[in-house]
Amino acid sequence: MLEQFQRDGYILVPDVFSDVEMDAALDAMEGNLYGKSYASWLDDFERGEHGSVGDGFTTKQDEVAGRSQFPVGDPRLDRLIENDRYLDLFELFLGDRPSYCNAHLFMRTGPVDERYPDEPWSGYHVDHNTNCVLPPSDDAGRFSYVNSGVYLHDVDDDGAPMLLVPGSHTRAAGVFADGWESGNMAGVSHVRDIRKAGLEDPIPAVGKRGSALFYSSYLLHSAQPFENRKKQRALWTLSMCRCDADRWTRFSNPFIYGEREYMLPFITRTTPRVRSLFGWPEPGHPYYTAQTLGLLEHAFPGIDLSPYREALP
Ligand SMILES: O=C(O)CCC(=O)C(=O)O
Ligand SMILES: [Fe+2]
Repeated sequence: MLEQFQRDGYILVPDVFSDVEMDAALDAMEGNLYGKSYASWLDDFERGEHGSVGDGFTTKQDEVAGRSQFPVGDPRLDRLIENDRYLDLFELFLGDRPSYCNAHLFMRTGPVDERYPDEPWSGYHVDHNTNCVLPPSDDAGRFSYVNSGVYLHDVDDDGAPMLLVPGSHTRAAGVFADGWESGNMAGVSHVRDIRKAGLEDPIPAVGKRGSALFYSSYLLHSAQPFENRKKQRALWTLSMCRCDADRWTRFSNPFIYGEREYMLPFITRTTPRVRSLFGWPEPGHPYYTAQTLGLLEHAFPGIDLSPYREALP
């Protein structure tokens, strides 16, 4: 499994959770997001009652009936983190003791879902920026973290499985560097046109109830529309990083979304010494290479990287 994870940047492991656990978790998740079962939400929807529904992905708490961010207060969901095999798999793929980054409910509701790109080639991105503001490095094993989605029900081809680009986790830094040069970036995490990146074709992450998908935070992937719009897709997600990277890789750090509009300009202008107070690796750290420094210039326009450049080996 480790070989497969390191080669492809993802792996879908079946039977990490039991059917009984998943059915209970799905009931709880529907309650938190719809305030009722999905079957009953769908009945209402088909009768023309279009209540707003959150995807749980953001922290916009007003869109959901219960809570979407971990811990949600319901043991049928919160207890999923206590599965030893699941935690062992994180540890295996991370190559270090895992450290918590973030976890939340992630729902896509077919009839109202809009969480997919306009063009099939346009939505490819890495999720790394959710927990870490440092751009991808060639050394995915050391500096990326691991995202996971637990499948609370079967996800078939018509149920909007995620599209994963095999092997892209070790190529993301290079694809981004080329992308900045050639105008193929759409923001710090998104490739404008994946066809120009010279990567393998994407694979839909179809899987059975009780499976856990693990994927590198450097893996390029995208969403697709539901072929069957009556379906929902309910994942319980958890992200964890290596213990030895958790000073600069966590959602709960100063780079948490609500603070970013203040932190990012501050981090851009301040000194390396002060950046390190907030977890940034210091000049001379192996994260810094000619390539990551090039990417940092795009991620933090105007930043003075000379102290990091001078400390390159
Ligand atoms: O919903 C999906 O299939 C992928 C979503 C995604 O990649 C994201 O929201 O970051
Ligand atoms: Fe994503």
